[in-house]
Amino acid sequence: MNKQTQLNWLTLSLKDLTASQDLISQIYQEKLHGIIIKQVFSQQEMDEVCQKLSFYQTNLHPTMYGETIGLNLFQKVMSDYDYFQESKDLRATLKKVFVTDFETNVESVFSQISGGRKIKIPQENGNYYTPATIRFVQPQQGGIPAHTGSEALYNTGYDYLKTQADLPDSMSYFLVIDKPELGGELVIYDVFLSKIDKEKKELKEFFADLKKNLDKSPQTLFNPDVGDMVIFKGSTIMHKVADVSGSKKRITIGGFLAVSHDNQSIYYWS
Ligand SMILES: O=C(O)CCC(=O)C(=O)O
Repeated sequence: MNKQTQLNWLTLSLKDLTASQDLISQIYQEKLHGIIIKQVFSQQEMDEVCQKLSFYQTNLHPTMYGETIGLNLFQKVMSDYDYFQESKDLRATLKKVFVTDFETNVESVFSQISGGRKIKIPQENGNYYTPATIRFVQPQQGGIPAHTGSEALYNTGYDYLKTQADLPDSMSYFLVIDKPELGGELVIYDVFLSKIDKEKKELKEFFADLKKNLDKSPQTLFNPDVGDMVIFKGSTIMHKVADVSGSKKRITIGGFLAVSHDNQSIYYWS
């Protein structure tokens, strides 16, 4: 049996963050696999967000695990809805449901760990990408299946952003809005893509094979609290969201981060 990779994962509070640490570069280079930053939003604020979101249930997009508000870039070319219009709508919704400004808060956190790089939402032909999607994982639907971010890059929705940033080494971020009664943990498998593997991203069979025996691979579960932010190397580390039990949905908001080709900026989007 192969030796299990020692996961390098930190739990930090907001006051631990300093720009000089450049945690984003450390995750990008896989010196760190991931971090949890405690209480980026308070439980009270997220409870209010959760309550207000119940009035925004008309714009839900179905997925295999539940629904989203906002479209992700993968759906840009595959949905009947317009990605950029959905982005405008979601940004307006975020202004209404968050008491403190969502984008200002997450950008402030990112900039404290970005080694001085600027934090930007990508733009294409003057249209802003969506900074995040809101994900509702329905109970007893199997959770979010195992995946790595870089395996989706054959999708033409990513073509423009690939010219701007290093997408094969992107990172995932999400914040917990509401937790289920049981389950819904972030499951990290001891399966890391190499540079060669990432170049095989067009080969669907390669990823299908990789996923066949995942049950036998060592797993580490993370169960962040409401208001916590998770950032990890989602492009190269195989991960899933465990099935949710009970009657409550798991609600998160998040997307991806990538370093710009000129290394001066960090883009975030979903
Ligand atoms: O918990 C979430 O919102 C999704 C995490 C995930 O699977 C990802 O970011 O790729």
